Amino acid sequence: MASSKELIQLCETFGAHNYHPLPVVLARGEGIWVYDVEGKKYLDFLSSYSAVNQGHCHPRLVKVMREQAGKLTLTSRAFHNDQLGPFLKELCELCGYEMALPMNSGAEAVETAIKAVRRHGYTFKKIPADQAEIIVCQENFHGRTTTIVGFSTEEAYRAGFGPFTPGFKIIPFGDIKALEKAISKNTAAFLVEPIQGEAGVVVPPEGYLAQAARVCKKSNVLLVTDEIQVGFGRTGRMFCGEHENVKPDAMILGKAMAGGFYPVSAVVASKELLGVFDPGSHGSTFGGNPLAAALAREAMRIIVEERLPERAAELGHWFMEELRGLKSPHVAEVRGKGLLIGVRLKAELGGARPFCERLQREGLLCKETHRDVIRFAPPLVIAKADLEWALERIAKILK
Ligand code: IF1
Repeated sequence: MASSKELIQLCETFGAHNYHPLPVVLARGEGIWVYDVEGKKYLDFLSSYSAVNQGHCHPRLVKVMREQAGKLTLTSRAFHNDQLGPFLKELCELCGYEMALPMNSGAEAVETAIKAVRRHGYTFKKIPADQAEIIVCQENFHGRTTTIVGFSTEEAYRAGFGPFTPGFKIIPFGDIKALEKAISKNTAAFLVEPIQGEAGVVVPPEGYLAQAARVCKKSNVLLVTDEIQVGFGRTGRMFCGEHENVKPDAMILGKAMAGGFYPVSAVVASKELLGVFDPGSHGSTFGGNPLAAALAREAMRIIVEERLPERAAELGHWFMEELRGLKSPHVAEVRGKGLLIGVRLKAELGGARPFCERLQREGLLCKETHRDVIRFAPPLVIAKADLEWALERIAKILK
């Protein structure tokens, strides 16, 4: 078998250079553990950006994938399939919404939500044609399509990719006054992450989402939350908005919805909002396919039955306190919710990347975000003893 070095070289030679991964080549995963091609074992402390909350290769998902793969994988939406209806019903029941629209990647679901709120604004609010505005936040991350990077404030995501889609207003995250000021008669929606993941695990001031919901309601503006990274238990609740008892007009879901086995995303909302789509107005070859639907059904059951949100709440709270208790001279701030934790290093250290490389040598896989932040996001099936194991290694690096 080829070595890590040879396999990395193949990517360097034949792959576009749109990533700078840690130099580790993984070949196997089981629960919280992953193994590289040389057989070295690592604790996965990233969970593929929260897509494997259920842990790697969960046996129940392996079983469903095998069984469904042998039955039926793709029908397109030209025909019905026997998994889609039950999937949509179970998803709506879990989220507390009336309707769902299935897609594949998170970015596609964000695009779906953008289309839905625009059409809703033209239909119900009588916004003049092509004048709908959507308010978004500075340092947002919602995906990589040209429309989505068009309203990003991160130069690296945008440079050289214009011209961009108009119709987006950008305000500071966590600032209610700015939201109130930005709303006009043409505002269709406010699109926001309950916690900004890519921005470095930025938790807004307490009460922000609840206040935003009130402002939106008062002004007849739809509140759309991007729960792609924070949803399905990651922050200690099934959905992050629940921390403030907020029920947005629509939620955008992805990542952990199918436990890392398959890209499955969706928008969930009211009949009024998703009812704006009629045949021909939106779709996807793979969205809602029977393999995706069967996997998502089982992946969602696992989250509920294994009490993953409750585990994230308990363990996350404890772990964050332990991290703060290290009193590391290198750490400026420890922040987050549940098992989505950002450790911001002091700026003069010159970035978190070398710390992640050191953690890799200790057997812990993490990824830096926003230069100075190390993100800790282990699979939610992790046990306290394994977090203690991780903590020892983190302490060693941060001391
Ligand atoms: C990459 C980040 C995380 C997301 C939110 C939508 C999407 C994402 C809140 C789009 C995706 C991924 C994308 C992936 C890395 C990862 C990421 F660092 F880029 F920002 F998690 F923090 N909304 N996030 O977090 O979903 O289309 O990718 O399925 O782009 O390298 P997608």
